[in-house]
Amino acid sequence: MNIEHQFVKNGSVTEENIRFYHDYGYLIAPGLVSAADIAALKKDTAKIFRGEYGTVEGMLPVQPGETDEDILKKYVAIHFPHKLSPHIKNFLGHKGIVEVLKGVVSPNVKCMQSMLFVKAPGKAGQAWHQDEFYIPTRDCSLIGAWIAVDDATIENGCLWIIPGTHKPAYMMPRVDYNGTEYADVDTIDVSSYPKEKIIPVEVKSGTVVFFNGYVLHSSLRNKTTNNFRTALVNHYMSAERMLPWDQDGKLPPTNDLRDIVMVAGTDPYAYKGIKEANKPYLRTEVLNIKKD
Ligand SMILES: O=C(O)CCC(=O)C(=O)O
Repeated sequence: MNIEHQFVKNGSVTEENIRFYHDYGYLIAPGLVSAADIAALKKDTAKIFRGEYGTVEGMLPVQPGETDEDILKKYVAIHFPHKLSPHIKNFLGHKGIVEVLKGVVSPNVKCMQSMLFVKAPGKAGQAWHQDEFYIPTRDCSLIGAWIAVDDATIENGCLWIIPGTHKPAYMMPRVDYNGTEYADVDTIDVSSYPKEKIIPVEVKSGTVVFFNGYVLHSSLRNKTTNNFRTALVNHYMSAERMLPWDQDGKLPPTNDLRDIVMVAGTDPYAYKGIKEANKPYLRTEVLNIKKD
């Protein structure tokens, strides 16, 4: 049987929504973010890439007369934009998003990273992967809240997902990738899944797509000539678990990275304090992250 998307209606997460999330590993909340908030995020995106919050290595100087579009066309994404923009930092705790997280994750939730995808026309997509490969939480609570700032379509590189693939909860083997669709040098071979189980998640601006850290997902190249596919993705997990995340070797090994933002409930590890460790960085055109 094919899966029909299930929606969170009017921002209130139901028992049925929670069951769907646990069964299929994702959930869609249309209109969870207001048009005013989306407009503010869009403005902030331009401000970030104009370097108005401070420059980040690799950012190109703004030339006289350059429009926001001219500038944004040069970029794929920035990691940890909440370290630059107070507006995005505030947004990590968006009330509607937090309500869903409390329903599907835990009453106690922390945020560990944000990523702001511009995905300008022509930019490559992300190969099949599980977020848990990059962010080790190991308790299946890892969740991405993928906020569509622009409408996301197959043409401009929306998310694709294979519902239910989070269930075995193990890290799937990765194979080399030499094609042109994705920015990555490896991928997960999904050829054994029936085509109808691999589904696009086309959504309108203001929609939030929640997906589990073990569920297989990807996105294709933005094949339009003038449509951006802007999305803010925040990653959260249950505050009860520690976070042994060294950022692919960028940070010293740790049992519990304490560069977090609590968004709901209480933090059992509050006695450790919060330690700034991550710095914002630009996503490169080719992503070469390989590990065992
Ligand atoms: O937005 C995309 O194109 C990919 C996002 C993604 O793979 C993720 O957030 O893990």
